[in-house]
Amino acid sequence: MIYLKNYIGGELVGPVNNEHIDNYDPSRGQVYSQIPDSTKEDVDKAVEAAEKAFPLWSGLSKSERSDYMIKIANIIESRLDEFAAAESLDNGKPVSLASHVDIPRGVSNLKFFATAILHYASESHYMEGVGVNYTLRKPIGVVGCISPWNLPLYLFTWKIAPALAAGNCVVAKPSEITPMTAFMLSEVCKEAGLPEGVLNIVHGLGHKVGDAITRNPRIKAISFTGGTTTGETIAGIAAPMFKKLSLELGGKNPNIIFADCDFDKALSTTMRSSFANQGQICLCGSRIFIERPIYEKFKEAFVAKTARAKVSYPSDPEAKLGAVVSKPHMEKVLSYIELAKEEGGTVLTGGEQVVLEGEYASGYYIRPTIIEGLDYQCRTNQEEIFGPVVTITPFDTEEEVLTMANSTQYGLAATVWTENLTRAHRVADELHSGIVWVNSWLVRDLRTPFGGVKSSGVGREGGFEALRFFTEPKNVFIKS
Ligand code: TXE
Repeated sequence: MIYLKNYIGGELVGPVNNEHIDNYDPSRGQVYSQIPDSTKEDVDKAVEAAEKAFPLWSGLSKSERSDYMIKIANIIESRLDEFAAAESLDNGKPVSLASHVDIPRGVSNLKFFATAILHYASESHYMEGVGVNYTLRKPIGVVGCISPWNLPLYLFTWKIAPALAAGNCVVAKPSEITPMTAFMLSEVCKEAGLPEGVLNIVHGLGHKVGDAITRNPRIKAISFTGGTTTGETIAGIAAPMFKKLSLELGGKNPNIIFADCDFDKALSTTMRSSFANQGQICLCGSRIFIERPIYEKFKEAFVAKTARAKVSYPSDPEAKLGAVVSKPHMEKVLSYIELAKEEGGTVLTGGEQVVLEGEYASGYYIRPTIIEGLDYQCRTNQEEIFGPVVTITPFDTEEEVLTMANSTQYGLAATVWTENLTRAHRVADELHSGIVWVNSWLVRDLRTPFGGVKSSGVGREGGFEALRFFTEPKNVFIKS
């Protein structure tokens, strides 16, 4: 049994209470490791270490901080296969996905912000004959980063990298459901000689460790990715403490396919935007709207392709879908399929748990599912399911599809398939979301603002948006 440790003050240490929590391998439905059941005491130790490290870390030059981050990125890159196997074992996703997406993106996050900080300038405002203003953008101090289980290392580093690059010290909490690569990151930080206390990783439950991070008055900013409900809880605590808040929450993203689309491209990309990572990406297009002239043709091709998608154990090179992340999450997703039937939907393919042979028989697998015939305002079409389940709905006019697309509490991402450029611009402008992909999905430029509106969150990550979040601007005026 592997026992993970916290990473506090540069050391790998057990929790003060020496209590641990089971960590499951979702592909087999079995416990395979133990993580610290840390408490406020462990968080307080981490904050202490971070505060002690802050003068040194923020006092380094940007290029010295950058060098540490590049070193960490290079070590992860040199151990890519090991990290990918660990990510897949922890999350249930296909190894191929972890090795092509999750881990390379974790490396890119570190390298991107290690270099972005070198180009991050601030402003000066000259007042003729009066004086000059200059803006200092200084690190905040100790910041908290809390991340979810769907893209563990990818989203963990997406927060930590800009925070460190900007000169902050970090108390970070990975999801208790997928802690492994965060633990491996601690080992890499030690190997890279990252000064003690600069990054502290505390494992444990959200309502204990996450809550303690949110409540600690010496943590001045919280960057969170996870469920909207949890985001509300965190905001309720942090706002009255006047902490800076970055919340990347849920999504229920529309995928709008016009009759003039490039049919084959729309079909193959829709397979990915529907079921990649078992549909456990906040950017997945789970509500598919198809213009009526091609509705039957697209439906037939999409159902056939989906029915052929192989659900298998994560190390199977042919696996298109692996296991979903946990038993409770599998049950939540299956319950939404039952709800869809109660609401009048027809399951065209999938709709049930998959039971594999042998050692994977107790794993958490769900067949990719397409449902039609639902009203756009029913719960299945309004609530985030976060699994391999999509609905398809025909539409006749642009006005009708925009009404349906914009009808949920969320506003994270949207996709639009059309060869008519004027319409692409017009529809993109009308969609209530923070991100729109036209004739594509999940094309990511790390310089761009990333985040959503309405219940999908507050603030933006990415590029200089993230560096602005993790710094405090100070304007200094000098009289001439
Ligand atoms: O999120 P949680 P989970 C959505 C998706 C999913 C739902 C729950 O719908 O079904 O969120 O997913 C910590 N104070 N997304 O379980 O519970 C928790 O320990 C402070 C969308 O991942 O919000 C974990 O580290 N922290 C999302 C992190 O918050 C708390 C991606 C996320 O956990 C806490 C994943 C508390 N009271 C899920 N309670 C996206 N936008 O990508 C929990 N945590």
